[in-house]
Amino acid sequence: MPLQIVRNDITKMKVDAIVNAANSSLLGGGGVDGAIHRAAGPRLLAKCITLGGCKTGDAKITSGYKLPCKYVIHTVGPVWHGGDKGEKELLESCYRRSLSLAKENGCESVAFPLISSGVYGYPKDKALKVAVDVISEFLLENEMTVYIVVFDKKAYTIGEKLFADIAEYIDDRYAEEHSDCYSRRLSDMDSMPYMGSTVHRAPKMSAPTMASEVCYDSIEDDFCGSYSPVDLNEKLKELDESFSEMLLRMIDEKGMTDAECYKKANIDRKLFSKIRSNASYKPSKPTVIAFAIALGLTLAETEEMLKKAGFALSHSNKFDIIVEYFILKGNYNIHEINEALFAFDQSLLGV
Ligand code: AR6
Repeated sequence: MPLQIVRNDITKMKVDAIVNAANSSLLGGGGVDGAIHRAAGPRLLAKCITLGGCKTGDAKITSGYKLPCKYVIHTVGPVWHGGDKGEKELLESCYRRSLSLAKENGCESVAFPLISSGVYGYPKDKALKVAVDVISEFLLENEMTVYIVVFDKKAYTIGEKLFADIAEYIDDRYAEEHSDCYSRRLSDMDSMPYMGSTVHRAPKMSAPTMASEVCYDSIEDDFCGSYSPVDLNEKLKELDESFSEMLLRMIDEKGMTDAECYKKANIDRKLFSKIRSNASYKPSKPTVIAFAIALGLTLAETEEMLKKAGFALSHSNKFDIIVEYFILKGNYNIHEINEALFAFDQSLLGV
């Protein structure tokens, strides 16, 4: 997956480069800067002293020393002064400069913390949006795996309004799904306080469900009493187009190039080539949905594509309801969907 949001300590990331949210002296500090210097050891500071500082919005690169990464890219984010002092442009520049340094140094994987969103006070939802926007734009032109590392779940939030909207949508769909036999269980369910609204705790995402439409009894009936090798060959000729064939057909129909499609789907090139070269490739459910989103499919078309791979959308599944929410809103931005899935502790699209 080219862009991933993960929860971790950035000093533990095994990537080519991690990015440090530094200050303009580059001589260390608190927050992620302090953690990186502690984990890298004193040779990092000794090197930083020779760099002559760094301007806000700019970035400089050093080795990773004792860290598991090869490089540390030090960037200086803006201090938040209310949003009308050029903070956004400076923060965008931090991500752009860091990504271009990573590219110049041949990095294939880079991990960013949410720059400026700690001591420098940039609101986390806005800081995340800047990160996602700049990184996803960069990934349209470049092959790299980029991680946004979110440290502190409590402090993390997508926009409050979006979160509340999705929470309400999930509640409504659950209520619908469970209103008969499950109503008592639902009312007994734990609820968790979340940014002022209350979200019912959903069952964890379950293993992929077989499409309920697949009815083995009727398949058997079809064959019963009439089996012969010739008939079977005839039957097999009637095989529907596979997921892979459907995907390639739809890419053509939408007038997209393969690269446009897999980039929009947040799928890496190698996985796409596997799917392209194997007509009977069995994708995971998040992969199918990622392509449905990239192709801008309607809910019915998404269901049809899922069925090709043996899956279905269900209202018993928080992941599915969130995906449905975005499709019905006509929002096909995979990164925004992933931010929301992340906020609700669900698997991300594109795996
Ligand atoms: N891994 C990942 N993210 C982390 C970690 C970690 N180990 N530690 C903190 N964060 P901050 P800034 C998150 O304050 O706002 C320093 O003193 C944290 O939750 O580190 O750019 C520098 O020297 C937050 O979301 O950086 C500067 O003076 C994000 O990293 C100043 O702070 C950034 O928080 C820079 O402030």
